[in-house]
Amino acid sequence: MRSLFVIEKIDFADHIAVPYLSAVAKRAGWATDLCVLDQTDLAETIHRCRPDVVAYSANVVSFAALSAAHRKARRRFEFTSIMGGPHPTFSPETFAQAGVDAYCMGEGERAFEDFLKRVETGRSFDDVPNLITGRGRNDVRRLVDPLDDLPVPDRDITLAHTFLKDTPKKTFYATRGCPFSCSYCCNNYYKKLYRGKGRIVRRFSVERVIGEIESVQRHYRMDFVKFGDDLFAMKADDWLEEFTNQYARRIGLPFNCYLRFDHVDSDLLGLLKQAGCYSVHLSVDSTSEFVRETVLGRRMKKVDIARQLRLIESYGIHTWVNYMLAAPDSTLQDDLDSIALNRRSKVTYAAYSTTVPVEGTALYDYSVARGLIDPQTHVGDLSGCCGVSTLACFTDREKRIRYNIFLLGAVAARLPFPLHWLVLQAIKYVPPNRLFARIRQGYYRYAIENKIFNLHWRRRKAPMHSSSGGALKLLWRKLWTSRNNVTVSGDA
Ligand code: B12
Ligand code: SF4
Repeated sequence: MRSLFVIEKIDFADHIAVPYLSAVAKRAGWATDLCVLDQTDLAETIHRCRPDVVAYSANVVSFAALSAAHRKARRRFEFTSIMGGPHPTFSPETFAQAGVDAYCMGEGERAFEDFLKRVETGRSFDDVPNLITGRGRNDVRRLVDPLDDLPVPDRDITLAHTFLKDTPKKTFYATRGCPFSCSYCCNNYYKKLYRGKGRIVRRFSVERVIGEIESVQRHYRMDFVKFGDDLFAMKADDWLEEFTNQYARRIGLPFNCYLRFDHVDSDLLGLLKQAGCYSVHLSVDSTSEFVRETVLGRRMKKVDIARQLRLIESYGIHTWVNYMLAAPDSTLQDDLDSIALNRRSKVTYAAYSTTVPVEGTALYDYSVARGLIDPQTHVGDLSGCCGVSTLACFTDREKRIRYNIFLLGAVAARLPFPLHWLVLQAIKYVPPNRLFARIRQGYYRYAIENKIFNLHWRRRKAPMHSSSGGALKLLWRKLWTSRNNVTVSGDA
């Protein structure tokens, strides 16, 4: 039996759900293939692979393209179809629109395994937990715990035949879930969906994570590691101590991860730095305490953000700091103040996005209740995060200036006087234009490649931990990379 996975595109981060599901399918004796829609025609791939099951992984952005391709392919071929991912999870009411035989909500590995078994044996899958079918919606099953019960993800399915094979950065996950409930984030919905169904926050064992990284390192180019977890670590506990020791000894590559300001201290930073932490992602969201704490639900009141930023900087760790512009109840000055905060605290890269309340989140309900969005016309498509605010509470001038902060805020904070002052004037008085957009793109690329992910590290530096094993590793990798004639792509 054969399962074909379909995603819209391969992004700069590996689409990790597919390797997990592929591993599950292989364990059940199925063969697996991948079709990336923006590179290959689905009908052509189906014609070539003759899959029994076509399995789509969709988020809010890729949903339309995936369901359109599915409907087209379905007119020509016979197969059983299933769609899972964030979109079916957060918007289960869109099942009929997708046109598939089954929709999977939440964690998919066990549901997919059951589904494949039913297809293989010709039995109905209408009652499989997590699935929605034409016969109705089943409850979600308990969360996988311990995580090590999951098979090791089949990274080859997304790495071997795509441009990711040669990219210097590879992404890994050490955990699942986040204990917090910011009002705009999927996690508050997730907690409701999984209430009473097990621990939300779970970690893989240290051996499992390190083993997975080593296995990718053996087969693919890898100069930099990104941990894509919602929240990589909250304190310097036993797990982190063991992990950082093992990582430094066995992997020895610079890495990046996500932290929270209210869970950063010297013990944590010391361990991370010792293991090779190069940069961290953190979120301020809004400089207004009220907006941050109450509207956006990022509760970390007692923390002095500027002080924490200086502490991180003192460890030589670069910072990527997220802001949500034009959040409900925020003032223009709140957003302008972010530039001063970045400058004062020497933020390496300030990542701005425009607030888009997404259906299913507390922020969406808050925005509807205050008349900031009209549920009939509001498109909660998060690609709007890179656009002008659509919230009703701001004037056109305020929206324009905020969009300029999105375009120029990061660069403004890094410039010396008088250039800094000049860019601030441009933000306030010049309408957004293509030059600003180009400046943003150029600076973003520079910062991400050099300051946040250090994608040119391999070319410049000797390994951090030079033991004879490390030197041999490096020599081997050099031979390997020259044989494969790899180039540094525009990977971010
Ligand atoms: C890493 C990440 C990214 C990475 C990689 C995305 C990728 N291709 O995988 C990058 C940075 C590229 C990215 C980009 C974006 N992301 Co993103 N991202 C995440 C993040 C933090 C983790 C995703 C992840 O890998 N989780 C681990 C895996 C194992 O979980 P999973 O993907 O959910 O898969 C499980 C189930 O969903 C299910 N499943 C998944 N697919 C399938 C398929 C089948 C057949 C079955 C049965 C089950 C199944 O089983 C899987 C295993 O349990 C999530 C937040 C989160 N905590 O989930 C946001 C999240 C997925 N992203 C989101 C968004 C909105 C975006 C962007 C639109 C942001 C933007 N403004 O540009 C873009 C879209 C890019 C694009 N073109 O598609 C939203 C999606 C909301 C929605 N309703 O769809 C999330 C949920 C964050 C949020 N807002 O709360 N993202
Ligand atoms: S800390 Fe991050 S991942 Fe956790 S709820 Fe808030 S936004 Fe979501």
